Amino acid sequence: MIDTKKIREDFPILSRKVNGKTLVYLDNAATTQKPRQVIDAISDYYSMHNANVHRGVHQLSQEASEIYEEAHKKAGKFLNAKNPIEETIFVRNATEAMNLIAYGWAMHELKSGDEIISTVMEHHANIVPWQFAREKGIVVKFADITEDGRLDIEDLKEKITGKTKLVTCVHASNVVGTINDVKEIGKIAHENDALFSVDASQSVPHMPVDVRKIDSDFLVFSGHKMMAPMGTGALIAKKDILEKMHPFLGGGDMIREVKLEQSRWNDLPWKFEAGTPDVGGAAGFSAAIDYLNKLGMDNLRKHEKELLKYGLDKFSGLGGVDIYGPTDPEIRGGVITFNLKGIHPHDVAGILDSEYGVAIRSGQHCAQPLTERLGQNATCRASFYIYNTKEEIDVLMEGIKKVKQIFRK
Ligand code: 7TS
Repeated sequence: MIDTKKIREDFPILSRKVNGKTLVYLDNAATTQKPRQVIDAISDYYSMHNANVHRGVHQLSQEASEIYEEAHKKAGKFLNAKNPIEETIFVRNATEAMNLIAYGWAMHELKSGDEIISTVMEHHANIVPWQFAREKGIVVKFADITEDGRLDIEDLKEKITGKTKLVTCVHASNVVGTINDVKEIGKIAHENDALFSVDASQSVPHMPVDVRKIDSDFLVFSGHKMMAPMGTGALIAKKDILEKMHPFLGGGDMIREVKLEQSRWNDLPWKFEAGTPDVGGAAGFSAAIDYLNKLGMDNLRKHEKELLKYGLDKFSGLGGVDIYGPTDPEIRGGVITFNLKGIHPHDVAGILDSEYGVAIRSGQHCAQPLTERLGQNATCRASFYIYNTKEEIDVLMEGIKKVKQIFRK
């Protein structure tokens, strides 16, 4: 079904050498590599169609507008949004989408004493914007995790009160890999008259995600983690909420009419997209979605699950290693976060890079509260994507054995 060898040929970067070795790229949770189809789409946009959108009657402007709108439609459909164009707001990344919700919705709709519940397993992007909301007297609480790195649903339920207006959580953790049961969490939020927001940054690129099945009110993700260019991403939100919501940024394109005293907002989604957008990025985003649709998200998930099982199995055969997060691949994305006892993660990552050309991430992965909750200062993380192979995991394991040898552990 999945021909990894053929897929790899689409990614020029995968054949380059790093420190004399063929690159083994296992930092996909940070960002994924781009296939030639995406690189070509960006090049084609700038070579043949570049113009500003929604502003000109000339041919190029119309072409650029079409490319831009088509990208919205594709992204909305990819997530099964009910109104694909209107409910898809393009942003630079998941972080910006989260800030849009905080500034456009929370700061305007909520009042002092209202409560937002996030969790300790979040990326900083789903923590810090809510801390800004505290300036308005909004109370922010964080649900805990279980010892094996799953969200503690009972703790979440206990934290919900009559004042809870938003429950927000990560779909798949970028550290422990846990895939949260967002359908169930959303149900709990809605039963308590709260809205539900999902950080799908690590799920949309790796598995089928359906906003109608989840019944999310807001769902955010970044394009660059799913083969699309950096600087692309989306918020998918329910139309009735977006219609009532205050815009985040003001300026050109987001208005219908401007008077010196006041202005009226443009239709969705443009009301939330002030200024000249990244149309070249959107062309690449479209091409990435086409690429993923062709592969099939079920196939992609299956491939990563195989790699995860293979990797976890190899790790379990090593001594002196701690693995974080659930061991059941059914509830875990393609992320293995680990520590070698007595060896600093930066040393591990440094040796893997310099001796084996293996790129993994070391540090806190922009999730300091979670890293501390795991009782660590830092961890190592290998994260997979569709183009990774079992042979690459073997190279990783060889490198890890070498690191242990160097440190005599
Ligand atoms: N949410 C999750 C779950 C993430 O993994 C990330 C990025 C973000 C939000 C923010 O995405 P951005 O595109 O807005 O920056 N995670 C990582 C990571 O794990 N290593 O580098 C970036």
